[in-house]
Amino acid sequence: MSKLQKNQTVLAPALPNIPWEDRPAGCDDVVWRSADNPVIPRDLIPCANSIFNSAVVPFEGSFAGVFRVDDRRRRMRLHSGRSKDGIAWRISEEPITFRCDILGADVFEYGYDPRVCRIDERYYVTWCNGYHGPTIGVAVTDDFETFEQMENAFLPHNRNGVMFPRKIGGKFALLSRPSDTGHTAFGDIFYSESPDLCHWGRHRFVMGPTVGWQALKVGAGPTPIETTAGWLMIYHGVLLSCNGYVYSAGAALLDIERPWKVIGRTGPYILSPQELYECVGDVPNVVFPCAALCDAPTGRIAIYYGAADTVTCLAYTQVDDLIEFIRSNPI
Ligand code: BMA
Repeated sequence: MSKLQKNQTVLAPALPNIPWEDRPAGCDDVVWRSADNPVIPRDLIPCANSIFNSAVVPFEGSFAGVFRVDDRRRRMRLHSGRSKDGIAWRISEEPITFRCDILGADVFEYGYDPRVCRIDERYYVTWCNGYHGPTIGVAVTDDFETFEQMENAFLPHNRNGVMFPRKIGGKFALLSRPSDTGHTAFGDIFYSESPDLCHWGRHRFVMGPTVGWQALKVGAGPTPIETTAGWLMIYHGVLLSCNGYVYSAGAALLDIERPWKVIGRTGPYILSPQELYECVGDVPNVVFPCAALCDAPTGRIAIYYGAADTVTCLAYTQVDDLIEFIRSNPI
């Protein structure tokens, strides 16, 4: 964090090479889509039925990521990938084979909805891990080639495990969303901490569903971004319509030292399924953000989201505009 500059909202290093497109003329939305969406098509690699709900991070001057690839047998797998510009991706044709020396934890039934978080020079992957039902898998990598699986963070059933990018109060910190075995019809976000990435506790309620687009359940999305206004958390919210679930995205600010305290949260969504590639696919009407890259000096944010459980897309926002939107559009 030595490269931080004064007078910037985001407390993170500069990332001038993240994907970016200016807000289109005539667009008043706080979040706008890439003109190149979907940036990752469903069939980028031969085995893929779909590539979506995936996470990317800056890595060695370019970008790396962990991708949800549902294959043509419809097995849910995780694949690693690299990109020079964060837009054109080279995704490994073989799924990640996790190494694990922990007796009893060396189980990989299935994996989906990965997040990647850099903490102290290492890259932690959290995902929905099949272990007698869905729970939160945790792994660490230094090179996006070798991945070491650690203990599951929780008992089943839990999903949407999202780590914070630094320790808080000297502890690793994680958001999660307790669930059931299937297409969970409820869901609150909780905060937990750990001294060693093995034992998790001090669970705190962060927030639950409310009205409208986030009336049924909510779950954390990308790694939270540290700002002078609080942790910026982009999350998904679900509405149950007569035609099934509709997944949209919102944003909230959480207290820096006590992130279970919600400072503010958007009443309106910031992104909802409206484009054809978000409304039509294997699961219609889904936008599902899993990663965000931020260039602190300019405040530019590039959000990666899965669309219709089929493809991966990009959207953009500016941090000060998004914080102002949260403040001026409360529930
Ligand atoms: C959730 C997860 C996501 C998916 C969403 C919509 O429960 O399984 O992977 O994008 O449902 O189908």
